[in-house]
Amino acid sequence: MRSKQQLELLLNDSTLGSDHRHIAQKVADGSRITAEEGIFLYDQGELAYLGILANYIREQKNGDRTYFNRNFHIEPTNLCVYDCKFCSYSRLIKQRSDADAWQYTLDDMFDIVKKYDGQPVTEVHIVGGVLPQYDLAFYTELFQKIKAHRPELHIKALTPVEFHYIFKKAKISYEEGMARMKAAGIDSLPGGGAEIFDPEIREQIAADKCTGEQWLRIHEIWHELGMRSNATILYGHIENWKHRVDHMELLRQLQDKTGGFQTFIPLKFRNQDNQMSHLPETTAVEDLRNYAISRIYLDNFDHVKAYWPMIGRHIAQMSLAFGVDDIDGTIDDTTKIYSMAGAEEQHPTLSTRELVDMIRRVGRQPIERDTLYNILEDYTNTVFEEDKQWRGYLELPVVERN
Ligand code: V47
Ligand code: SF4
Repeated sequence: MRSKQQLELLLNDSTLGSDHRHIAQKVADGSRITAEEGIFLYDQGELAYLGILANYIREQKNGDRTYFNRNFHIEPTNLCVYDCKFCSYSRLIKQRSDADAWQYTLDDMFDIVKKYDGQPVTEVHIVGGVLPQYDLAFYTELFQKIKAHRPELHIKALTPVEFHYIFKKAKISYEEGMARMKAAGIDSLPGGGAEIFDPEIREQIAADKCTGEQWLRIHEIWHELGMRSNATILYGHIENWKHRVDHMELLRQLQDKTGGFQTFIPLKFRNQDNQMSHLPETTAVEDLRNYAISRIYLDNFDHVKAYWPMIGRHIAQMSLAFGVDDIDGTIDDTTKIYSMAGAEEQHPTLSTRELVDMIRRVGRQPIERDTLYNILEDYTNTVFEEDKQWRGYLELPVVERN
């Protein structure tokens, strides 16, 4: 594998400083870096150096495999009782007449699910604003209805932000609440609501909603029920390197305990139409460095995901050389929370063919997975109907690396 040779070259580079060499050796040995070393990487790790380390780990864990799934999103509402400063939803509750506001009923949401009948989607991702009417009874009925209608559709839904609010209102414990959510039909939890765990930063950007500790506890209880979940970080706003590393450290510790996390998803703060619009966004170089350090730090996570509707297709392609092995799903519905926050892809739609093409063009292996990373199809050598005439005509080779 190319990444191994690159790491060996790096280790033999006499110009490499001793701290850099020490960390590179740890990566080669498969040993864990410390929090101080994580901060050092943010401070002094150049993109190329980080890329070699992260790509080595990526290829050790996942080879060239690059995962995606076929999913669709339902965002129940863009109204919310909370007021997170980074969120383009949060102001809307004060302006209910806003023409952009929506609030789906249970039937509306069920109709969206039915729209996908007969289509080869494997997952529905449900997350949105928090409102009192979306309570325990509401979501229990929704999940039960979806399961009764289409049992094999994986429901990835809600975050500790909703759970904390719903369970408090229903006066039940996290333990009881999560057991009820499992019984109602949730199959896994998405990674949202984590933001930054540090209490001071959290207070400034996401006051009132569940704390970092509560977020971690709810995932822990979920894992104890034998279930899987994802984790995110919202980076690139008012946090510093230490806050990012502390956040990953807490995730790494919980993962050591439960092993229930599947994927880490760094979410780049987007600055349009929210209360933090005055902050500049991170650069592409910073985004790639952040993916790489996440891959190096979270040695007990199998996967790192780049959410392409958020960072754009080109950075998503590049991220595959900086530790990322997953680019989420084919989405044919606008994921509004991001387009409202200024994501490059205003209407993020990619067909399976386009997604496969995107992955193959950077020399990786496109693998369709289900939510739990079971392999459904390897598209490495697939020729799509639409491409047949061109392949024969141009004798296009399948891209090979090296
Ligand atoms: O928690 C909100 C983020 C998250 C902005 O688990 C913003 O597979 C950037 O967690 N700029 C929700 N980010 C989405 C999420 C997610 C997405 C895709 C896949 C998965 C998964 C999970 O969106 C929120 C918040 O951190 N967010 N506003 C913004 N302006
Ligand atoms: Fe509400 Fe979530 Fe937006 Fe915060 S990030 S205001 S909890 S929708």
